[in-house]
Amino acid sequence: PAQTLTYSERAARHKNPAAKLLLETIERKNSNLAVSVDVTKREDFLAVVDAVGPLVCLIKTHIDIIEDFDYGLIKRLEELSKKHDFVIFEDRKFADIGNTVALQYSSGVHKIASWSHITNAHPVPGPSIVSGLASVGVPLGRGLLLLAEMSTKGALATGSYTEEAVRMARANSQFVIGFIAQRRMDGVGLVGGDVENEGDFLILTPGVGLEVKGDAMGQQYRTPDEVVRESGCDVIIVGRGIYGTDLKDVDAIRLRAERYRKEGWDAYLKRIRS
Ligand code: 5FU
Repeated sequence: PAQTLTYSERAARHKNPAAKLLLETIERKNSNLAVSVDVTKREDFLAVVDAVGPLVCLIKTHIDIIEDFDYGLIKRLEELSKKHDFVIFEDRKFADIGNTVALQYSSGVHKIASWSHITNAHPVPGPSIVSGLASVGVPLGRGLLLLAEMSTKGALATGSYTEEAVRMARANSQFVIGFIAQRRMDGVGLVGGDVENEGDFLILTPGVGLEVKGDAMGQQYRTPDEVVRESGCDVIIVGRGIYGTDLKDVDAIRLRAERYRKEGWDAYLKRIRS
């Protein structure tokens, strides 16, 4: 199972180009940290990305919250991605019929498929959401994550819903590279199947914080050690715990990013050595 292999062993075996790139980047940079840059001004966004870029394997975006967006911002983000060697994940959470999500993924002002290595979708519409997105993403070498679980209090993505999400992924494993989830999904929903031959699904996990247990809007945080060592997840996703409240203080942002990077990496080393 993926949990006991190193990131580089998994990179060598993976067939999806976006998953391979992410696993290689994690190994090269000794970082399983993703920073979620949830800020609304273009210059703040670029400053935070530039500050944390050297320390992360991946930058997660919500591109639709940027107030002064134009396509030039994407060019700048791609330059920073090359300069600092990180993967890009637009956290779009698609949730519509196949035809609509294919248009939302390829078109509009954001043209997500043209720049985001990885995106994600809610499994709620069923397998057609995967085929709709795959029609756009596969020719570009992109990867999709399914939201098998969420970090929020009272989330409905549990039990048989989570199991169906994993079955949808197994049926489309050339494009579905893993899950947004709080734990490993190996063997989940597998009936009479072979857990040993489970595909290599990456687990990217939001709801990570060292200082507080949650926010006033239902978010719940666990530590990098709980997420990576105890629950076997692959990438920690941290937003406010790193960019904080003072976006001008890039030195403090960088220091917090380094703290999370180290905690996430140490937890991984403990996991593979246990
Ligand atoms: F799918 C999910 C989820 O279950 N929880 C999340 O928090 C996604 N997220 C995203 O991760 C959310 O939209 C934010 O962009 C980010 C968490 O930010 P925070 O500031 O670390 O709470």
